Amino acid sequence: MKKTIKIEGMQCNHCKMTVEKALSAMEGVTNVEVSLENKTATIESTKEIDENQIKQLIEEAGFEVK
Ligand SMILES: [Cu+2]
Repeated sequence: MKKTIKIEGMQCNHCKMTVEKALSAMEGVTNVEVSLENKTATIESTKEIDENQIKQLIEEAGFEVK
């Protein structure tokens, strides 16, 4: 499954890596691609990922899901 979300607040590669790391740690996630330019994260997974869980992880990392 593939899901793209909008993330506000990422400014550099470090932010990008923080988000990628947080999302990659979720169960079932096989690949995460974050784009600083587009302010998006594309999550590939073997099962449906709960949007609230994504939101919580992003917020814990210090960013905001739009
Ligand atoms: Cu940064």
